[in-house]
Amino acid sequence: MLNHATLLGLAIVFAAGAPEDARHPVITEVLFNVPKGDAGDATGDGVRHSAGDEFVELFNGTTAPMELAGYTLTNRLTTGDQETTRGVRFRFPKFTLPPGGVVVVFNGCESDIEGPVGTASKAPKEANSLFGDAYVFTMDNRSRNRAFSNGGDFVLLSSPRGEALDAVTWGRSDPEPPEETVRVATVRSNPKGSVQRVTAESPMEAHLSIDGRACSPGELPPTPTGGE
Ligand SMILES: [Ca+2]
Repeated sequence: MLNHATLLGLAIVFAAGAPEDARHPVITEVLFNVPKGDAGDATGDGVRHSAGDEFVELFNGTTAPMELAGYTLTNRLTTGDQETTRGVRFRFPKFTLPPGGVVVVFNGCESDIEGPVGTASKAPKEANSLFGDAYVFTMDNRSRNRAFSNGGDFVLLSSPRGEALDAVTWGRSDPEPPEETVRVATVRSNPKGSVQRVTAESPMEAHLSIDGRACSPGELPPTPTGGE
């Protein structure tokens, strides 16, 4: 029989488990609206592509390695719909992100990204010096329909267990990120480049307003002078 002391004990066990569960990567940068011209060539392959140059950057802000297998990135079309042939969906293969490590997932449509570059089925062999020594993946999307919508959309990071962890949304997204999402950042739909947060906890800002660059796949810009 469960008496009061037992229930209290269960509560304590549950609370003690919470920090363990909180060890997830966070979204630190998103390029969902690729700017015109050279500034839009985030992949650095010499071609600006409205879908292919889109990317999502993740960061391990903890002091422990993280296994990324099974984490997913989805948008408004693919969240809860695995069958649709439109929208953005990426599921990480087995890959351990070291403490302080950064991952970039490019859309990759009609792009030629210099290696090492991983895919949904295979992790990159090593960090990529062209992208701030981040670990680079490509969704290797084959259709322009597999992209973010500039006018209104979101990107959602979910855990392997399907918990909605971290989202960035812009414009009029229909639907909006799931209500249970642990953190949702809302940004303007035309930031003229990416949106970036400089630490795991910082607000998402237009990259241009941080350091004048349109984006920085794989790099977390230094925190502004006077910051932490
Ligand atoms: Ca490109």
